[in-house]
Amino acid sequence: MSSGGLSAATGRTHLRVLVDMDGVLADFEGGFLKKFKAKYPDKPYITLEDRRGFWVSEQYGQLRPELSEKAISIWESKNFFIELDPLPGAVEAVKQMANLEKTDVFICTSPIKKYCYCPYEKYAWVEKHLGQEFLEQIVLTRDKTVVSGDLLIDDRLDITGAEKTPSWEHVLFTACHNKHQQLQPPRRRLHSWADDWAEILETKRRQPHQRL
Ligand code: DGP
Ligand code: MG
Repeated sequence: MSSGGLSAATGRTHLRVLVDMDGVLADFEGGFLKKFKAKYPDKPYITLEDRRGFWVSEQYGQLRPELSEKAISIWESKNFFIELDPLPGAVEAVKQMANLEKTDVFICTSPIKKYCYCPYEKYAWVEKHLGQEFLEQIVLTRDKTVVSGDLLIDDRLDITGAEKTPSWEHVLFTACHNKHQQLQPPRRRLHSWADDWAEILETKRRQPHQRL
């Protein structure tokens, strides 16, 4: 039936889905804003509605130069990453995805360079929300282009690195900072976990080279 199917294209029998963490599974933007307002109650802030661009510190720096390092201090603090709430539907969707036949799910996430809390807390977050068995599925990397997969679900618009032709198709997960960006066809979005993520996987399984 599927002469153009997954195994013909990759030599693999399983669809491999890489799922980003911050902004896709964990509510980085909401958690940041809550803690920024609590720590700096007298400073101006950027509502989620007004967020533009991936780099939070850049936009805060444009608002007022001294706010850039104040923003950075928030996610560099102990307990920032572990206390992030899951995004709506994320935990259920990833558990369902991992239970699909012939599907491997990996959590592919970039730690910040101040490494004293973030990598530990990312592991702890996964264990807490997804269960101990998911610890096997974590890929911590600052360069996602060198990780192979069929799909990468990620909220960052521009994902670049050492590999110029990554094996995955990047599906842009909609976030406050990217929702106004127009995507060039054939790039596609997952608007939220209420959106039809299963259909994105199935089209990829049937037509791995096709970018819909
Ligand atoms: P990922 O979701 O895997 O692409 O990871 C993105 C990381 O970058 C996440 O921990 C949040 C962090 N981040 C967001 N905005 C900024 C910023 O302005 N500066 C730095 N250094 N990190 C940021
Ligand atoms: Mg992200």
